[in-house]
Amino acid sequence: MSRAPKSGFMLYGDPGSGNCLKPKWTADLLGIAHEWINVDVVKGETRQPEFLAINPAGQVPVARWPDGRVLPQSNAIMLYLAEGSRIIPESSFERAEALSWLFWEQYSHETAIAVRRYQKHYLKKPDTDIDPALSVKGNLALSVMEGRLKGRDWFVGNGLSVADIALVAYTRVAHEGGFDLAAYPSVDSWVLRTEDALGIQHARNPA
Ligand SMILES: N[C@@H](CCC(=O)N[C@@H](CS)C(=O)NCC(=O)O)C(=O)O
Repeated sequence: MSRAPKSGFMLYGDPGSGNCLKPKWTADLLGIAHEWINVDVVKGETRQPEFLAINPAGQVPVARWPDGRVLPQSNAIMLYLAEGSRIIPESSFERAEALSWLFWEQYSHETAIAVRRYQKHYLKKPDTDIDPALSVKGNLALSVMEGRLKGRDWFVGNGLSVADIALVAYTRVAHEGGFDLAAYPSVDSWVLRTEDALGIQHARNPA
């Protein structure tokens, strides 16, 4: 078994990116020491040669350890940091359920909600210039989440897990993409519950 430490890594990220915040929140929650290195996506810093030398895919987040290990992909970093902790379900079926939500998040949720938010909120595109399919796909994702959360507090099992962290990252800022969480009351209250469990600000009504 590897004895390489999890702590002491550099997390390259943009604070506006939910993908980058997932591993940061995980490390903060579990007390894993790290240093945040700001990379500005809108300014194109992910496409600069110095950054491409770290992650040739030109994307944040990336975690880099002093011994040379480099790990891209938000959910992979999160899973690595969380291994053996309380936010990875103990039962193998629930672990598989958590993974199932992580894969779904990257394919069916982030690709609509985060993309529409980026175009509307960061690129300031008018709604008429944004592909209407993003809104349809994003609302479908929110409906699936609403169905799952009816009568339960967390996506998997009885407590916060990596599935909640992955899914809350862009759901809590979905309004910036033009999505209305008032139409999804179970999702809306789960967002607040998850933000509280992570000890982070309420994105919709910051204190
Ligand atoms: N599947 C990847 C997605 C990473 C991603 O899309 N990163 C965006 C910011 S959220 C990025 O770095 N974009 C800059 C670029 O493509 O140049 C993950 O979960 O980490």
